Amino acid sequence: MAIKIPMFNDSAKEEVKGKLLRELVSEEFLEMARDNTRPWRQLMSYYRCAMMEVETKFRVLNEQFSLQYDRNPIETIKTRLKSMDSIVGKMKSKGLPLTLAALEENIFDVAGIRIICSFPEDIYMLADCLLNQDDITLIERKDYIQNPKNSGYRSLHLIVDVPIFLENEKRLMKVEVQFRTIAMDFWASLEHKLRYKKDIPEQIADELAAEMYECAQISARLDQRMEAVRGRIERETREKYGE
Ligand code: 0O2
Repeated sequence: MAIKIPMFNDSAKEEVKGKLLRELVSEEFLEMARDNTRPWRQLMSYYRCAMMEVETKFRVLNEQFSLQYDRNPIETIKTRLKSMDSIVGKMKSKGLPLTLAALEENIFDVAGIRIICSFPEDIYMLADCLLNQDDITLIERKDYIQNPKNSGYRSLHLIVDVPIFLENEKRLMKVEVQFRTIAMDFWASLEHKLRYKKDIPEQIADELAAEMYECAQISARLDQRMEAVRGRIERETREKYGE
């Protein structure tokens, strides 16, 4: 005799799922799950606050430059909090125990902020402005503009400690700041896609990596030439108007 499988529409399916969940998962279990995720959510919220602090510092600098010099050194600001999956992946790859203490002590790019400028010299000027602020402590500096990675990747990375002020305490949080020009960011976004595409045959991936390396050289030259043009425009203007 054939067994008949009952067909459910979507709302009936949801109802059955809800009933099963209520049977299987007690209130106590849900409370325990909530309590255990609270420290994680709290730490992530501290990182979000730290990111907001640093973002505000750059917005203030941009505002000041636009008033004082009539130009905006920052084109775009992007912020991102590392996902739980990628935090866990990074901790595992570093052989760290999966604890919040190990996370805070060893993973410095949970809170990330990317500052996109038009010109390389603005990158160094903004990095100095940030580091000169008395509540910012430099933890690590990697200058991939002066020393590009083998892939061709260029960017200036800073890890800084920034204080966040909570109800009853001050907490120092780490934030990674990546400074790029528009050209560096354009290159890195495309190369990132290539890096995470695992289904491209090896030989083609190698060819594309070589092509991207060449593009990185072209983009570095473009940055230099555009900066030189801006320099000339500014000199000409100063000479003409004595500014
Ligand atoms: P996501 O999603 O961007 O956060 P560390 O963090 O110091 O333990 P590492 O690799 O030495 O590890 O740090 P590094 O070199 O300072 O680079 C970290 C980040 O820089 C990467 O983050 C990328 O955002 C970027 N980056 C570094 N090298 C390259 C590169 O060759 N190509 C591109 N497109 N980006 C690069 P994540 O964690 O990879 O990812």
